This record gives sequence, structure tokens and C-alpha cells, in this order.
Amino acid sequence: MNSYVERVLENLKNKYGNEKEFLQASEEILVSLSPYVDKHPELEKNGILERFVVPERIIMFRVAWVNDKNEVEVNNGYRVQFSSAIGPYKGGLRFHKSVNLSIIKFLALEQILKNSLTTLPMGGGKGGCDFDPKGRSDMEIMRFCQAFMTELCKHIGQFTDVPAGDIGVGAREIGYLYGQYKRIRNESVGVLTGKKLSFGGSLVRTEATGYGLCYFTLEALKTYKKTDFKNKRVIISGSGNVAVYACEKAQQLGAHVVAMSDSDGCVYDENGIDLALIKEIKEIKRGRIKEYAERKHCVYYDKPADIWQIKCDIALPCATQNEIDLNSAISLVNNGCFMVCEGANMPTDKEATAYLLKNKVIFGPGKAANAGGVATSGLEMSQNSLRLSWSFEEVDKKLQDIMVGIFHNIYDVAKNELGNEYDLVSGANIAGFKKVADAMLSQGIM
Ligand code: NDP
Ligand code: 2IT
Repeated sequence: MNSYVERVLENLKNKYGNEKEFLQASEEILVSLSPYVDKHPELEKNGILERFVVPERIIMFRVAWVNDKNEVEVNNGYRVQFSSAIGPYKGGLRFHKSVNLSIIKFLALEQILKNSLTTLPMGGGKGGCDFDPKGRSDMEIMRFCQAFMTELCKHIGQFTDVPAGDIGVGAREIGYLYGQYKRIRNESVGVLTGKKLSFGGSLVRTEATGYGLCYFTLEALKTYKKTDFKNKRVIISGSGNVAVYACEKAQQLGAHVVAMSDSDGCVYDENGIDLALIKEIKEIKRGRIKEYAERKHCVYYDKPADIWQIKCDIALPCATQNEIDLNSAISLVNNGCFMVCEGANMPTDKEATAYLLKNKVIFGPGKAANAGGVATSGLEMSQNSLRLSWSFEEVDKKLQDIMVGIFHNIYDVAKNELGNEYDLVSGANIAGFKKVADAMLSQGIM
């Protein structure tokens, strides 16, 4: 490993030893940048890596609100404005009980390179709250979002920082957040993406991450295996925004999707997942996937990780970080899975990733494979600035071009610069980092 990389990593471990997810993401990125750093001594001279791994700004705040029982609840809100080197901070908000600073920092760090890969001018940021939306009434969600935005609105803006959705934050939450921003700042601007179409949203944004994941996966199938999705057995973890639209596009492209999950368990339907039923249960009723098994003849496992025991050709993890561990990776390989593309952020842990790569499983890392969501957010920002809206076909075509472009960009780096066409992890990290480093070098020490 490059000695400069080693020093920066050692320092990070000493300082942030308790930030598990952040260290995991930082280590993967830094280690894979090593061959690039070897060839670019100007990075060390300008302290680029030390700066790259420290957020420009971290905002942490109290969110106090009143629930339906008239009780006061208090949560911890975060916005990590990690890098503005190539554009305004951009990245989602996550509302989940597990949210902490380490998780938001890892997501924001990944977002810097992901946004760079989209080719659009967006820096990296992420935010969220340890609020648990499960079982809350619509009015509670609204009051919580209003309380959250009352503080967040002081720190964001269309040219400064543009949040969007992530786990637990969809169109409903974005609507309430947007309404509160407008009320306080008296501005109708594209300060959030993922808005509904009636007030500045973009067609395809809802579908974008899942569709984009399939466009990326299809390009990988064509390039490595001269094949496509037709008749491939696919399993997709999660049943939220990313998973549902990954399933929709995979099915449209001819795949046989046999399993999906939520945080309670997974369903295995050999006849093929009935996506209309999944949408009814998860999108409309906000229910549990177990209900699918109550209404259809299929198998239900009450552990979400059991999904990785099901035989498949292609696995698309679309739920959360570290959902595929070494045991799951071993099962995937034993069952003949030959491709894993990450719809979620860092769903495959370090040991599992190494095992998949060692066993010649084609592995599409999240910061490339799931970049379609934020790319379409970038297109939403463009439309808001133009005061125009593009048709579904126009946005979908741009999304396809971006995903195919991302695949070939990272594939070319892996093949031509690293001499290993299968190392898309390093390919994505280096390809994303190049532009960020160039911008940082041009803008001076700050
Ligand atoms: P949603 O909230 O819409 O859905 C999340 C899904 O993952 C739900 O089915 C949820 O189950 C499941 N899940 C969450 N935690 C766990 C867990 N610990 N074990 C098993 N299942 C779990 O979020 P999204 O679909 O938007 O996000 C999914 C992933 O994709 C995240 O990693 C996110 O960062 C990433 N991503 C999202 C993008 C977007 O545009 N939305 C863009 C790029 C990446 P349950 O309902 O039981 O909680
Ligand atoms: O992880 C991600 O890329 C997202 N949650 C989407 C971010 C965005 O700004 O659309």
C-alpha cells in the first residue's frame, strides 16, 4: 500500500475508531486509491487525502416535536456537508432508528464519489435522523418533518446543499420538508429533489435508482457475459423504493425475480414475484412483506438474511449496509450466483466483497450501480433551474446514457489502468476520485 495512504488511514483509525461504518467505507476507498496515489505525488504535497476524508462541515441538531399522544419527543438530526469540490452538497436524508454520525458520514463520503461518477456538477452530503417512522400517523410524520426542517433550512439552499430521500424518506416526507422550507424561507426553489410532479419533481425520479441499477447491471451482463436479463433468476433484498423499481425493470427486461425482503423476513416465490401485490402491501398500505406470504402460495423466512440462501444467477441487494456478510457470500457462490450489483449503499461487507471477487463473481459497487437516483436528482435540479419539465422518455434516456457511461468509465479504469477488468470497486473509487482531486487541486488549500 502507498505510504501516504497508509498514514492517512492510520490517523483516521486513531481518531475515529468508534465510527465503524465510516472507517469501513474510508478504508475501502483509501486502499483502492493506492495505485493512483503512487502515480500522483501532487496529492500528498497538497494534503488532498487528509482533506478528502474530513467533512467540510457537520451540523448536528436537536429535533423536538409533539406526537399524537401530546408527548414531547426528541431526536438527533444530522447533515454532513462533506465535499463541495465539484458542486453544491447533494445527497439524501435517512430517517431510521439506527442513524448515527458514523452512518451519515459513511453515506456522505460514498456520495462524493458517486456524484462525481454521474458526470453532473454535484458535491457530496448526507443527512438524517434517528427518528423511527414505523407505526407513526401521517400527522406525526408531518410534525416531525416540520420540526426537522425548521433547523435544517438554515443550512441548505438550491446553490448550497440540496437534500433528497433515502431510507424512510420518500415523496410524502419530501413534500412536508419542502412545504416547511418554503414557509420559513419564502422561496419556491429546487432545494430538495424527489418532489412530487405537482411542485417541481421530475418524471423517473421515483423509479430512477432501481431502473438505473438494472441499466448498469444489463451493461455489465453484456460486457462480461455477452448476455442480458432474459430468464435469469434474480433475488432483490428490501421492498422499498430501490427494490421495487429494480424488480419492475428487471421483470420488464425478462428476468425471473424470485425473492424480496424487509427487515422482518423474506418471501421466496418460485412463480415469480407479483410486483403489483408488493406495491399494494409496501407502497399503499405501508405494511409488512409477511402479508405477501399470507396472500400467495410461497415460502416465508423470518430472517431477512435468509434471502441469500436462495438460488439465483444475479443478486441485487437493495435494503441497507452490511446486509451481505461472509456466510451469505459463500451461499451465493455455492448456489451459482455470478453477479452482484449493489442497489443499497455498502450492502456487502468487507469480507463478503473479498470472497465474491476471489470467486470471480462480477461485482458492481453501490457508488456506481445505484448512482441513477442521484443522477436523476441532478436532472431534477436542471429542470428546476430551466423552469421546464422533460418527458418520461427524455429523462429515462438520459438516465440510461448516464448508467451505461458510468459502467464503461469504471470498467475502463479497472481494465486499462489497473490491469484487472473485474476490479470495479477500485475502478469506481479511482474514476470518481480523479475529478474531485482535480477540483480540489485547482481551488487551493481550504
Ligand atoms: P426505503 O426506506 O424505501 O426501503 C428500505 C427497504 O430496506 C425496506 O424494505 C426496509 O425494510 C429494508 N431494510 C431497511 N433496513 C433493513 C435491515 N436492517 N434489514 C433488512 N431490510 C432492511 O429505502 P430505499 O429503498 O430508498 O433505500 C434502500 C437502500 O438504497 C439504502 O441503502 C439507500 O441508502 C440506498 N439508496 C437509495 C437511493 C434512493 O434514491 N432512494 C439512491 C441510492 C441508494 P423495512 O420496511 O422493514 O424497514
Ligand atoms: O444514496 C443516494 O444516492 C440517495 N439516497 C439519493 C440522493 C439524492 O440526492 O438523490
